[in-house]
Amino acid sequence: MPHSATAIFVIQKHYATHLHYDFRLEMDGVLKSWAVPKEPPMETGVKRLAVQVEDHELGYANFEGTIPRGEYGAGKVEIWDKGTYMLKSRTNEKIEFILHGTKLQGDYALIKFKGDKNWLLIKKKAAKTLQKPPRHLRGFDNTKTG
Ligand SMILES: [Mn+2]
Repeated sequence: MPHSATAIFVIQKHYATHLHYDFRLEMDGVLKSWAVPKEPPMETGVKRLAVQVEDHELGYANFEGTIPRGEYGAGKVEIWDKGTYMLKSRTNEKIEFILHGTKLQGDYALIKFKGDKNWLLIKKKAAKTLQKPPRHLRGFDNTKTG
């Protein structure tokens, strides 16, 4: 697979014993996956626990349906959001990315906070752009108007 700055993400709402959202990022040729017990954040500043779970195959990104009773993760799975993302930075403790989904859009980060599996999924404030006034409003010359 050619390396690309843009990869897919998917969030599958999973009506298992405990409802959760499986947040998956295409990374290293697989879907890196986190189980998020509450609805992923759409508002800036909201943090959600995200427990890393086993990688899934890329093809699983399209899965919707019902995992039969008796099987691991039994219950309905539906795609809650899907789109592409741009990776901004990645270390063992922090992954920063921009989501381009239907529900989730903008700057997000996953930050490890405890042990190997516990991360926080955070919607970050959009990077501030330096706002300059338009040229015709800059350098106003008082001497001309008195
Ligand atoms: Mn699940």
